[in-house]
Amino acid sequence: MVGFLHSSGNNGDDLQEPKSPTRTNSNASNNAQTQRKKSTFLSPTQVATSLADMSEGKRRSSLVPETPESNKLRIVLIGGGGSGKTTLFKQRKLVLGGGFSEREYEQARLIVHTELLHVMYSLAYELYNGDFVSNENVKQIAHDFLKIVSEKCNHNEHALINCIEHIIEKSQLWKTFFTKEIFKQVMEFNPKFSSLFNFSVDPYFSEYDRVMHMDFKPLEKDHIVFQKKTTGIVESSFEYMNSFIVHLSITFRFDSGGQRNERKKWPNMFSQPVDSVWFVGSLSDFTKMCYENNTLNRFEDSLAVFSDWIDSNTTKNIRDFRLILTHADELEEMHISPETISFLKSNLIPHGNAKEIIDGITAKYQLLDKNNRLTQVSVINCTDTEQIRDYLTTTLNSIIDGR
Ligand SMILES: Nc1nc2c(ncn2[C@@H]2O[C@H](COP(=O)(O)OP(=O)(O)OP(=O)(O)O)[C@@H](O)[C@H]2O)c(=O)[nH]1
Ligand SMILES: [Mg+2]
Repeated sequence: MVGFLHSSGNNGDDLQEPKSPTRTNSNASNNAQTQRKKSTFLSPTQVATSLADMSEGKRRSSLVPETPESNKLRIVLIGGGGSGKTTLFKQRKLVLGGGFSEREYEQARLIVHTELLHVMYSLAYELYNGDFVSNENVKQIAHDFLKIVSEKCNHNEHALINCIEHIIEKSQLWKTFFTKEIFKQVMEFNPKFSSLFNFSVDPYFSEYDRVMHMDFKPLEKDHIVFQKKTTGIVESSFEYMNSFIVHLSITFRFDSGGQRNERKKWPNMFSQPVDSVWFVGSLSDFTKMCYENNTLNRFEDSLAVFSDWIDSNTTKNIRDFRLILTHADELEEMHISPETISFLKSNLIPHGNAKEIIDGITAKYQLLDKNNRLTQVSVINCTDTEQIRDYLTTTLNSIIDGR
């Protein structure tokens, strides 16, 4: 684990007050100033890494008690980081599993607050240290935010959540820098910034006022929408009744983190017979960079992983292999920048409208399926519970029928 502040030992008290906004690449003295500033705080990546372990832990729920092998259905979810595997997994619990426990709601509150702090911290850090030119007031407030977080956490990354009370006290002030517009501008100015987030940031802005309270009570949708990246393998089992066969126990079994360093764990998910593999890819990936490698586009990464797994020795005997393309809603609402258009062009993906892009992305995956292994391609919005209810029941019934 890393220390919350840089090992320089600077606790933020002796921070230089931010000067007038400067383009850090404009001259040598500005560069020197930026270098000095950059050593003041922990980087957002360090903060995010420390947060990832905080409230998830290793989860491995027990299997449904003794069920004949013939009545077990095992499904493995794989796919790139932030593609929506955990969201699907949680939706399953909501629509086919009795909902969330008190403990899970309490955990959701912690996740919402720590992740919100992570997004705010990352944006404040970029505004204060980065090349993005914001106005002086915005920069000053971003600096004040970083200073409070540093002081209250007292150099301890595990204590990030302890800042929340102090941050909440001035929640309206932070809205000066914490806006969707500023976030988008920074994202466009510095594409590498997107690598810090493997989740949709929109809810952090739209739900800000509701969640910025110490007594905030998470709703079902918070539990679905606010996620941490998964570390380790997660399993859960549930009973499923379909209209033809009375009781089936389905082990909707694995959800493994899709971050690159998590993938070495994937083969472990195939240690028992698997009935169906669901490869999850995000339709908005082409606008984002990978978490571990901020120069690698997530869409290219996802295609490479898909290509490896669709014809791998591990999966070649599994009859049912599905491609689930998520974030359809995000793609439809997306403002497509000129850089994104040139990326799509270079990948020969038509970009006239969202449908053309979806068709182009689907075709890219299908081209890699040289042996026609794909059973089905679906385009969904994982955050839409009703859509996922339909998707899960239809898909599970079809897997059962195909056995
Ligand atoms: N708008 C939208 N957001 C989605 C969709 N699917 C997932 N998300 C959001 O995308 C983010 C990442 O989703 P996760 O389910 O955590 O992704 P993951 O595949 O489990 O990621 P790793 O654990 O890192 O492998 C979360 O903020 C989700 O709320 C979708 O279809 N539409
Ligand atoms: Mg996950």
